Amino acid sequence: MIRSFDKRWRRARMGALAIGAALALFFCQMLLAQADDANISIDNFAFAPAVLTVKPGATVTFENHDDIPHLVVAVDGKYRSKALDTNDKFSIAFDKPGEYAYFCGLHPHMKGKIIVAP
Ligand SMILES: [Cu+2]
Repeated sequence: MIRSFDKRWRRARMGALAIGAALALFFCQMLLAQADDANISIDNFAFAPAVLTVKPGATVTFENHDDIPHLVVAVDGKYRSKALDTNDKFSIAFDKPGEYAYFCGLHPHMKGKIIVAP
């Protein structure tokens, strides 16, 4: 009787430990994802946020929510997306700290900046 209770108690404790470990892993991954990656939404002929700060190694994903195409073009010429239709995405990774200005190749008044800082 006592023995089987012991066994059940041990099993319950192992289960709780496993759930705890899984939760810890999940939250660590969430934190890592937050530190590394960011999104820029294109809405109503504007990049939002217009100025975005990320850490080195971050991947920035643009997503066009307008129903006309936009293009993401780096001022320094380092990257240029294809024409992004509605809900199309474009991602770039930023490894080196610095300020990276960009604009829309179809509507040059649409401007934004990505700041990469440790
Ligand atoms: Cu545009």
